[in-house]
Amino acid sequence: MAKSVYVLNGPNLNLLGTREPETYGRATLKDVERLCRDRATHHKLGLEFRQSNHEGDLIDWIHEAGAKKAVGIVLNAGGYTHTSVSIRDAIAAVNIPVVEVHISNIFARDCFRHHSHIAPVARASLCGFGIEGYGLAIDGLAALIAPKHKA
Ligand code: CA2
Repeated sequence: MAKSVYVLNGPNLNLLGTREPETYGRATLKDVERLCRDRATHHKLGLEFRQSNHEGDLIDWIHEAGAKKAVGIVLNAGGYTHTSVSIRDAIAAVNIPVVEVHISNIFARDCFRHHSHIAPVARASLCGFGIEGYGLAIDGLAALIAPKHKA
């Protein structure tokens, strides 16, 4: 069976494409899922794509991805990025790489968005590329398991 990437989306991301297009663009979460599926298929990886408005669901899915030894997790934790010590603890507890993704450039926005509890325990963080950031994160995870180039 193909190894899988988990793409986890936090609160309010189900509303993508319906409001605040100047910040988040016009693509819907279904469009994000399609983009992720294309990238994962390109790398011959399976995809688990999920969204929840509940912190505990995100934590359970991080544990699940760890237990199933997924290739990694692409995580847009939404507002929990800036508040959740528990999501940070879940990431630190699993032994797989997590790439933090934000559609917007969180550092060009409100001060309270400048701090991420997730960044210090993430393998990498991407923000400001719009929904393309999800595809770039999957490319990055695929590169981690690809055979290394010889010098
Ligand atoms: O830029 C991102 O991807 C964020 O993670 C999005 C979160 C925000 O709290 C973070 O600071 C940055 C908010 C997600 C809300 O998504 C909506 C999308 C469309 C309409 C309303 C909300």
